[in-house]
Amino acid sequence: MSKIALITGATSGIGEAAAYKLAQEGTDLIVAGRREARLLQLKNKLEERNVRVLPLCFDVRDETGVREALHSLPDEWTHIDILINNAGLAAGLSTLQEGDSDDWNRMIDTNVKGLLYVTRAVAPGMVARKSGHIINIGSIAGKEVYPGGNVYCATKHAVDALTKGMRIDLLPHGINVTQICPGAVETEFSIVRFHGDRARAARVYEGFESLVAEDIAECIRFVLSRPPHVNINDMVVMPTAQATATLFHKE
Ligand code: NDP
Ligand code: 8X3
Repeated sequence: MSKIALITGATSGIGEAAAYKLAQEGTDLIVAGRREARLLQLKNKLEERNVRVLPLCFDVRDETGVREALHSLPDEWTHIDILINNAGLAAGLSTLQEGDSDDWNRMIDTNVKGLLYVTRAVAPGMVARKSGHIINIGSIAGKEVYPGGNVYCATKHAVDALTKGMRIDLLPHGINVTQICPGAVETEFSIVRFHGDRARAARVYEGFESLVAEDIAECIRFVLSRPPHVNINDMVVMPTAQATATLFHKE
């Protein structure tokens, strides 16, 4: 029987690339995000690869909405084997003293509370079946702190801590928990961070070869392809031209 993966943030970037990658592996997919039209488009494209696809439209910040969506899955979709907690964002890049509390709330509610709500809804099924794999998409921002990164970095440090906490709590139940921490990946991430300013977003990736979403999708495939007794705890993946969160070799 095919495995079932739930990918949050599948409408764009890393989540979308992961959906294509797992479809290649024959994994059935629950693809989640807020942009319904993109989910439906993705469903059509993925089904051409002969996997079953269930689009699920919800905002990870809405605790009730998350619970309702994930507790009312059709019977044939309830056995989620793989959860990829990928939905997330940065909003703004300013000093704390000049920060915008709307940006802070968006990041904390999405990156930390959203990840918790989704995991809380999915993990009990894995515990009952004594199997499953949770992959959290952290960041180099969860390992380091950089100027203007304050709250985004705090949320990704929280993902780092929650990954460790999940691994401890799920240990007796045979569930794998992995964190993947990318450096710069060119997706819609910086467009969102700079509130739609595409020119500013494009400048982030100028002068060096950034990662692309497919690179992280390939890491996800690798992590999932290990034998059952092997767990990759933590994977930090950077462009060759990036040494730390802020140090780039630009031509
Ligand atoms: P994108 O902006 O391309 O994708 C973000 C995804 O998250 C979208 O599918 C979006 O879907 C979803 N999302 C955002 N907010 C919500 C919400 N409230 N509810 C449900 N879904 C939501 O960025 P990336 O692919 O780059 O980002 C994916 C993850 O990777 C994030 O957690 C990010 O922090 C992390 N990351 C990114 C790096 C980068 O350089 N790009 C580096 C390190 C980590 P929709 O808008 O349809 O809801
Ligand atoms: C995204 C990478 O360095 O902009 O998490 O924080 S960074």
